[in-house]
This record gives sequence, structure tokens and C-alpha cells, in this order.
Amino acid sequence: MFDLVIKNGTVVSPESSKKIDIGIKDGKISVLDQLGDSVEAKEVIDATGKHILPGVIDAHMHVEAPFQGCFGANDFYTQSVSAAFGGVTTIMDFTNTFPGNSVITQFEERKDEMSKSALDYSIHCKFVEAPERILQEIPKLIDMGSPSFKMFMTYRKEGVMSDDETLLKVFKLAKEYGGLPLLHAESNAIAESNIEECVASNSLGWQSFASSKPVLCETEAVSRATLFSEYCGNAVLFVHTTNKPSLDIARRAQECGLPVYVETCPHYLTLFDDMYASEERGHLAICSPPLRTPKEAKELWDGLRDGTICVTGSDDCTYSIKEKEMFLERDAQGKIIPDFRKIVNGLSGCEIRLPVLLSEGVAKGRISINRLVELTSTNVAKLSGCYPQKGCLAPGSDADITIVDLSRKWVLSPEQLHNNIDYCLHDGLELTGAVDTTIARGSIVVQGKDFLGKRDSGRFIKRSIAESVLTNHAF
Ligand code: DUC
Ligand code: ZN
Ligand code: ZN
Ligand code: ZN
Repeated sequence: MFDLVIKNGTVVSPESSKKIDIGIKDGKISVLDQLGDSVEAKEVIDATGKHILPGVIDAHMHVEAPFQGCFGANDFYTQSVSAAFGGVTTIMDFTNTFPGNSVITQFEERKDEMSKSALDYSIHCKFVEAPERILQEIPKLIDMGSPSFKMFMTYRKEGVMSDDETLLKVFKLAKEYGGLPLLHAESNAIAESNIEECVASNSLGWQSFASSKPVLCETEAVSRATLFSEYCGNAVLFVHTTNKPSLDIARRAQECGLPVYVETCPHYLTLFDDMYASEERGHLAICSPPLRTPKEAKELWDGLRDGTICVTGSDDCTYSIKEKEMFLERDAQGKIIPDFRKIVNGLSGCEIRLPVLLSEGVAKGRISINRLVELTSTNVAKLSGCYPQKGCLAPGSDADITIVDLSRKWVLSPEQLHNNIDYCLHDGLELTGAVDTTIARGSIVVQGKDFLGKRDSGRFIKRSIAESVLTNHAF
């Protein structure tokens, strides 16, 4: 007797799409087979005409995270609800690292905050500065299930930047113990000097924000960190990559067999820097790196297809309009006085990632549904070190499953989303493809418009060192 059976759907893996039924018991996938009409199950989902994907993993989000004076619109419960409506079954966030404090202590605090989640969750460690006493925690943190170390190469003034010396020290330990540094790659020197020039010329509008962090600001940091990793011999993942010059640095390294991995996010594929031309709404699109042009987006799609980019994440940082505007001043008429330095960086994204990739990617023929599975789930699980528990529909894997309707048409708007904010930068975007049902460890958490999950029901996922990191090779 199964707890749940999903019948008549097309099961998608990176390699194939097959009409096959799935039997689930005790939160795990028990069999994949033709189960026939007489199969005994407590519950049956008829997935005729639908596609069944390994649950989407979002390994990149910032929730309940103090940043630039803001905190975000969600806690981990509401974030998990919104994520589940986007087909996500596992979420990962970062420690809130305050320089000087033990990362182990902050890891334990974060675990506690994340336990509100209705979905399984895991944590990357963030490093800012790295005195010996904190570096010594690295092997312990790996044992505790967090073999990934996030560092920012910019935001010096915000107090979260790791300098080159710290980067090198962490890279060497990553090599020694097996760990994956995740890098926010933007040159602090280029960004900071450009921002100083903007201040001097009083050009603080939204478009100046974008031009203060141009493509080469990112590429310089990608290039430097790639050479550091080549020098130290460690693996590295560049998060939220936005452009071809940066991809080309990674391509060269990957061609030499080096373990240089690249992530991009849906907003860099679908939103463009023309948004900053709007005085009224441009500030809502401020994120780092900034939005680029359709040319960059096209080149990112090329990278998603040719394998240079192996994972996607949302980089979700959902801020309300009130938070986005809270430090801005207004003139006598109540009009905002533009000053991009006073706007918290970040966009919402975990609920729209899968639908946007289904529509702009699969429906438009830019990527296959099999490649989409790799980019949203399988490769994310592999690189995060939780495969095949996650990222895979096979006997023994957690029954984390996203059922999608590839033909359903709908239009994105704030009302469609559950992310606790009253705007949507994709408002009006016509989509083909939608999430129908989300199943987390065998329980239906989203069915149509209903949320059926429970607060506190997610479990902490202890991750191991990724196989490709251990064997030191590109994907
Ligand atoms: N980029 C953002 O836009 N927000 C938070 C952190 C980041 O890297
Ligand atoms: Zn970042
Ligand atoms: Zn981020
Ligand atoms: Zn391998």
C-alpha cells in the first residue's frame, strides 16, 4: 500500500522524459513503474497531460537577513509558502555572519530561524573576515553539513566584503578539506570609485546605479577569483552571473577541466536595464549586479545551453516598497529624490523562477525540459552535496516532486504571487507553463491555489561535499 501514487504523467529527468507512474511511501520514492488501475494507495494524483519534475531546489536566497538597514518582507515560513507555489521543495540560505563572531554559533542560530520553514532547508556559511579562530571552524562546519562558503567581493562599506587575503585563505582551506566557495563577484575597487564619481557629479539616479557596476566590474572579480582558485586548486561557484565576458573566463577554466561553476538567476534573463529609466519604479529594480541588456540575456541563454552555466538560483531578497524607499528623501511635493546608495539591493524571485524558466526557456525553445530539470534541481543538488537524496526521481530519494502543466497560460501580477509584497517587476509577463502541484517529502504542499503544507515541517538537510568538488572537475 502506497501513501501516494502519481499516475499517467511524464516523468522528466536530465536524460529522458518517460510516461511512468510513481509510488511513494514514508516520504520517499518507492517505485517508478506502470502501476496499473488496481494499485493500492491512500491517495492518487492523476497527472494525465502533466510533467513531473524533481522538486525545484533554491540554493540562493536571503531571508530574515539584515542588509543595508533592511530585513526583508518574509520570514522562513512565508518564504517557504511562496517558494512552494513556485514548485520549490528545498530552500537554502546563508548564515547571518557578523564579523568577529563564531560562524558555528551563527550557523546554529540560522538553523533555528529556518526551522519555521514548511520545506526542507539547508545553510551555506558566510565568511567576511577570517581570523585564525574562525578559519579553524571550517572542518567542523563541513561535518555539520555545510560544505559551502559564501563570500562577497564587494560591499566593503556595508561591512560584508571579504578582501583578497581572506578569499585566498578560505580557498586554501576549501582545497584542503573539500568545500565550495560561493562568490558574489563584483570588483569593489571599480564599484566604489564609480560611486564616488557619481556622488561628485551628483548623478545618483537609478541609471547611474547600473553604470556604476558595469559588466567589467563583475568580470574583473570573476577573473581574479578564478585565478585564485586555479592557484589554490579549489572549486568555486560564481553566483548570479550576468554576462558573456564573465562566462568566457569560466569557459576557459572549464576547458582546462577546472572546477569553476556558474549560476545565473531568472531576472538577468528576463528583466533589463531599461527599467532604471523609470523614475517612479526604477528603484524597485535595484539589485547587484544590476540588470543588464537583452544582449547579455541572450548570451546567458547560450551559456545555459552549452553547459557553462550549470545551475540557476533565485537570489531572492524580497523587500516591500516601504523597505525599498525607507531611506530615501523626498522633495516638497513628496517626490523621491533619487539616491541609489540609499536603496537596499535585491529582487524577489523564488516563486517565479520555475514558471519563468518554463515559459521563457522551454516554451520558447531555448532549453529542453530535461535541461531545465538539471538547471533547477539535479545539478543544484549535486553541487550542493545533497544528491541523490534531492534532485532526483528514483527509488530511495526523498519524494520531492513538482508537477507542471506546460500548456497553461497565465499572466504574472502581484496578485498571483505569495511573496508578501505589492509589486511584481514581471507584472504583465505572459507565461506558458505553470506549477500544478508541489509535493515535499511525500506530502502535498501546494495543489492548484491551495497551500496544504505546515509551518515547522521542513527538516534540516545535512549536506556532504559534492562529488565533483571532491574529484575536482568541471560539471
Ligand atoms: N545582491 C542583491 O541584489 N541583494 C542582496 C545581495 C546581493 O548580492
Ligand atoms: Zn550576491
Ligand atoms: Zn545573493
Ligand atoms: Zn562527476
